[in-house]
Amino acid sequence: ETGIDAWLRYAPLTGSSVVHSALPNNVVVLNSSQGSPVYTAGQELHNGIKSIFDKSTRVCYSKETKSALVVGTVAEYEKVYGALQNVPELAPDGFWLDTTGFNIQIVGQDERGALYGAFEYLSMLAQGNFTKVAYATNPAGNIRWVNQWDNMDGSIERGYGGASIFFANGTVVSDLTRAAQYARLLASVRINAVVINNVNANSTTLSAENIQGVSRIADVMRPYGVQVGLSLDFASPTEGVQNPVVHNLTTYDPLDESVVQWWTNITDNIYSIIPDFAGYLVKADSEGQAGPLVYNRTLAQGANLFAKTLEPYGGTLMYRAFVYNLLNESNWTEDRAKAAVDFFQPLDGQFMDNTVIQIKYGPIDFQVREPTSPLFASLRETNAAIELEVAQEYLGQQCHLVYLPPLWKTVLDFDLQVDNESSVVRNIISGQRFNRPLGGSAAVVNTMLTNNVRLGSNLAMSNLYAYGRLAWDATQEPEPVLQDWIRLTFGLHPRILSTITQMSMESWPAYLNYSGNLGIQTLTDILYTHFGPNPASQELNGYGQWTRADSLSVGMDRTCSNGTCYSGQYPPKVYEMYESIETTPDDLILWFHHVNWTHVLHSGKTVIQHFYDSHYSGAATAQTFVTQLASLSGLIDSERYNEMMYRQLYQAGHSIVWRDSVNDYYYNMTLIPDDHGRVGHHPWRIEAEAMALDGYRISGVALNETASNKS
Ligand code: BDP
Repeated sequence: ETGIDAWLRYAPLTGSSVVHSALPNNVVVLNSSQGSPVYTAGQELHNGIKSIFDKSTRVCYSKETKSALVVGTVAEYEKVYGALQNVPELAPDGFWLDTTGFNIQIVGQDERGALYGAFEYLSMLAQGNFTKVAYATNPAGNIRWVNQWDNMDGSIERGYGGASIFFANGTVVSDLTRAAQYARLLASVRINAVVINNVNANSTTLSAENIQGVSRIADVMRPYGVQVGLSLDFASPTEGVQNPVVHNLTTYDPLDESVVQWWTNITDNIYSIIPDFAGYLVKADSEGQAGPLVYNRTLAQGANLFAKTLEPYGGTLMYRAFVYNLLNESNWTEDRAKAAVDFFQPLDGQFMDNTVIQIKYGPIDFQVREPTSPLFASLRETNAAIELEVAQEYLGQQCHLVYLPPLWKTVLDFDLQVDNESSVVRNIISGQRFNRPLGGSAAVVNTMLTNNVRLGSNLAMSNLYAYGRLAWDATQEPEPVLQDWIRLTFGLHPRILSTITQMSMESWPAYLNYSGNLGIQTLTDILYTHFGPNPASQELNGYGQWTRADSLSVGMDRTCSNGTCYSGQYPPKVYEMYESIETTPDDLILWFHHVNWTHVLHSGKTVIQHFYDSHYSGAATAQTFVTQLASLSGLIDSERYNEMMYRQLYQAGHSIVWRDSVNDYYYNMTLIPDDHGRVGHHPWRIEAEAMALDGYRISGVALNETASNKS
């Protein structure tokens, strides 16, 4: 198997003949127009049941007297069958699934809901779950988006498995088969929109030719209820966009009338071609991107420029909070972690209602552990969504198994205690806590073409699956969600279930242990690749020097009493917890405090010994992934097994590189010996310097990058 079908394999179920005969022979689809999500739902039900049970159902588009699987919207259902009884209230995209009656009812509040219900029912069947159920489910937030960072030339920023499925050579590719398959996967986990191009956007996306191309993408995604959105380059009006609806300007000042007209024309043009266009995503004034600050306009003025053009069409503007400009922190009182609140809090209430501020889960950038972004507590009159990253940029880039939901849950379940009232992040982004009309989640996914696998690795697909599940309902626990994915992806064998559960649930703690524990951030190369150990690069980083490590001490003082006062951005109770070393949890101690290496943690260990031990234990856990996976040999098809084993072997080795590189680096810096005598002594290792090699070329590596004795 190539993995192309991911969790939608609908593998044959053996020993299910009883159920097979109990399933209705008819699928009644209440919408016969091809391309509508309800029509798609009918096809999925027919194909899924055929594939799982080898049973052919008859698909019909009108009422049946025999028992049937009925799928449609509430309105469609009631027109044909009369009022639905005892169905709880459904929100947009919500659905009702009832398998207890004469007919099996799969009824969506809207078309999308009906399709989601069909996928839900098939997911049950594919997992051999034949319990009788009758329930309604509604989404926690209306924004359940994914972001692709695809470039127009077909490359993908922070993409780790090949080329774009959308773009090549500056235009939209002609074969959109993969885009349709991607939409199907997304719909099955209830994702409702994709932003298809990089947040570091290229204005050529807005050319007449490319908007036509985007409309072809929208066409192949529409049958799955997935809308398409675009990232914008703020400076586009000055960049010679080839589209007859606009001409080039000399300014992109958001308050300039000609600029307003320019964007109005572009938006009108897009909606005339793609009437269900989702909206825009804007990264402005960040990492070299143009923005309103260039003209001394506020970020809200910049955002409202786009929001106004989208408003007549019901489009949404996602405006990113990832804005910072604090370079050269030579006095060490500046702190990039403070930037988002500094920029956005004063603007609360100034954004239009169709605007959502898209906030990375932590205040820096997708690190292996970060405290919850305090911006979630600071926007009461502005819509907010959380930004997660499925792509695993700092988290092993899919060469390491890291099941992410346990990390995400540290933020989604965090109580910010605004006004001393329960203010859990998942209830803020759902709009519930501050009574906001829009909110939810976005995840950077960066799905691509290589190896027929949608992400770089088969095991990494659990993160995409779980992202969708949590975007719908963030109260769910990571483990049962994972287990649904395992059964759908690899079948029902109990050993597969227990083994992949164990590996996945241990994976984030393991990676955390060897890549950046105690809240020190991920000690990867921070300057370029974001992969592999390079603690030295953290000290060169002009934005933060986040580790602030020297021979005596480590960590960044972010308290108000002595440091950057980042802690002061939290509501009082949370602030008090982080302000004091005594009440700061060990796992964020180095994020908030600068302490001696010999500081004793709540655990009773010193900081340095904790470093040494956790790097050893994290790498040791990664070794077990190889043996755990090996125990599944013969139970999983060889193609996927081999691909997974290849990566686990790599991770096992690379985790040791991580361990020794980080430990040796701090041992050399502090000269504090490891209680267990391991660090700095690697008698079993064959150093590169000791080898006789030929046919190689010398290239420079950064200090410690090789974990070599001589570095
Ligand atoms: C960082 C990535 C960079 C992105 C940026 C962003 O390294 O490639 O452009 O985030 O989110 O993590 O805009």
